[in-house]
Parts: sequence; C-alpha cells; structure tokens
Amino acid sequence: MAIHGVEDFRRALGAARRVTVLSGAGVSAESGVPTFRGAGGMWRRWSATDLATPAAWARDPGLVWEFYDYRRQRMAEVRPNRAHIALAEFEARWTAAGRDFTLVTQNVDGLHEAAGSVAVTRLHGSIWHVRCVSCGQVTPNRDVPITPAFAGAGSPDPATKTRWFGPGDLPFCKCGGLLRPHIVWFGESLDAQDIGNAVAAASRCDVFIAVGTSAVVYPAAGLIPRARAAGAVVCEVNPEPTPATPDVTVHFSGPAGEVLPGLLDGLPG
Ligand code: BV8
Ligand code: ZN
Repeated sequence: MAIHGVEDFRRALGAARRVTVLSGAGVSAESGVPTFRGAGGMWRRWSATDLATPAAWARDPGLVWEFYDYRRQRMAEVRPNRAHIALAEFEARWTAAGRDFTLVTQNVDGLHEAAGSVAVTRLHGSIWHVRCVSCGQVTPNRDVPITPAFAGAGSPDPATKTRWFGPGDLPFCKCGGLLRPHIVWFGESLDAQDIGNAVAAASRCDVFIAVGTSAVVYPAAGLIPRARAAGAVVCEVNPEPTPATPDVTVHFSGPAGEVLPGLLDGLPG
C-alpha cells in the first residue's frame, strides 16, 4: 500500500485495529532532554554510550553515578511535550474504541508515563528506578541528588575539576548491596519479557510508527523491519533520514511535537 501524505496515512490509521509505536530519544528532545547522538550526547570527555556500559561501572561506579545523577537532575526539571501528550491522548481514544495499542520506548526518562501513556513497554529501563547488584531488587528512586555526596556535582563541562566518589558516597540497598541505575547498558541483554512484548506488538500490528529514533541500537531497531515484514504500514517521524528510512512505507520529516498531533489527533473517527 503506497502512502503519499498525511491524509493517506490518517485513512490507513483510521482503518487499523492494532497500532504499535516505537519511540526514541528524539521524542523527548522538545522537552529539553539531550539526545544521544546529537550535540547533547557528550558529557565531559565521554559520549553517553561510553559510560552506559558494565565496563565503565566496574571501573568507576562513582563516575557512572555522577553521570546518571546529572541526567536525573536535568530530567527532574523537564515536562512531557506535545509529542508525549499526542501519543497518550491517542492511546486513550484508541483503547476506548476497543482497539489495540502498544507503546514501546527506548527512553528511560519516564516522560511517556508522566504524559498519561498506559501500555508502555520500556526496553532500556528507567532512570527513576535503581537495582541492587546483590539481591536484584528494583525500587523507584527520585532522590536528587542520589546521595548528599553528589550535591552540586555532575557538571558536563570537560574543564570540571572532578572529585572521586568512593563507596562511602554511593547508594546502598538495605541488604548491603550497591545500588545501580535500573538501565540496560550497552552489551547487557534486555529483559526477556519486555523484548518479547515488543516483538509480539511489532509482529501483529496493522500500523507501526517509529518516532524520534536513529534506528541504530539493536534489538530495538530490529522492530521496524519486523513490522514491515509482518505486513504493517510503517511510518517514520524524524527530522532526519535514518538507516530505517529506505524500508518504511512513509517518512514524515519534522519534529515529533509538530508532526504527531497532525497524524493522530481526532482518530479514531
Ligand atoms: C544487546 C540506556 C545482547 C542507556 C540504551 C558490540 C558489543 C555489545 C553489543 C553490541 C555490539 N555491537 C552491537 C551491539 C548491540 C548493541 C547496539 O545495538 N549497539 C549499537 C550502538 C551499534 N545493543 C546492545 O548492547 C543492547 N543489548 O544487544 O544485548 C548482547 C549482549 C552482549 C553482547 C552482544 C549483544 C542494549 C542496548 C541498550 C543500550 N541502552 N539506553 C542510557 O539511557 O543511559 S540505548 C540508548 O540509545 C538510549 O536508550 C536511546 O534511546 C537509544 C537509541 O538511541 P535513540 O533513542 O534512537 O536516540 P538517538 O540520540 O540515537 O537518536 C535520536 C533521534 O531523534 C535522531 O534520529 C534524531 O534525528 C531524532 N530527533 C531529534 N530531535 C527530534 C527527533 N525526532 C523527532 N522529533 C524531534 N524533535
Ligand atoms: Zn539488595
């Protein structure tokens, strides 16, 4: 099915039973959350992907916590934008009409949930949850700073005079184990149930929308060709082309906060 513009897409969406959305960091960009691969992806002399690894954690957990505490400080101040809201309001109308909706997100900022999205599968964890390395318990944690030792720390400026954060500065579980961000780092496997949910939602939907993702991180990026192979209409919303663009049914170029309302508002009719 060829889709040439917004009206064509809205017609296909209106006729759908099952919709699956994959979101990436670009959906939160208009809320002021830096994306990974854009300009904001650097912190001091590291890119986010250097620090979001088990090796970085093993080498210097205090530095990894300083990086995540900085991001938590930033995320504590941001609010959902029109993209998050358009998705949450669409989901409410869609499910009230008895249709099936799944939002699969790569984001860890909790802004979809804050906007009211309900059926959210978080592939890469949550910056607002911590996990004990010993007993594995996952608990919500909104402490900013994560411990008093990090007050005023975290500046992304490479010239920052850094201090070392030792065990006495880090957060611990009541069992005595060290607490880490409950986030899937590069080289770590995703939760089997989460990726299973996401694969099922991509494999059986009529319309799949990939919004704000550079489509380079796997297995999340693999959901896009999977939806296409399963016969879905695949729509990409991104100001830039991505490696997925050649394989999608239609690409709408522009910021999610501007494009999504035009694609979703008022549906289902
Ligand atoms: C795994 C948490 C099995 C971190 C994240 C070698 C060794 C080990 C693994 C690999 C390897 N080679 C490949 C792999 C697999 C690896 C991978 O895919 N690497 C890539 C980089 C090549 N994947 C993994 O490691 C995954 N695990 O495979 O386990 C395994 C195990 C062992 C060994 C092998 C395999 C785990 C991946 C999860 C990593 N964790 N997040 C944190 O947040 O701190 S991923 C991280 O990138 C974020 O979650 C982010 O969401 C995600 C993807 O990035 P995007 O969301 O797409 O964001 P990005 O900045 O890239 O792009 C933003 C887009 O938005 C752009 O396109 C831009 O144009 C657009 N945009 C900008 N403004 C707007 C906009 N769009 C709309 N509106 C706007 N206003
Ligand atoms: Zn514990």
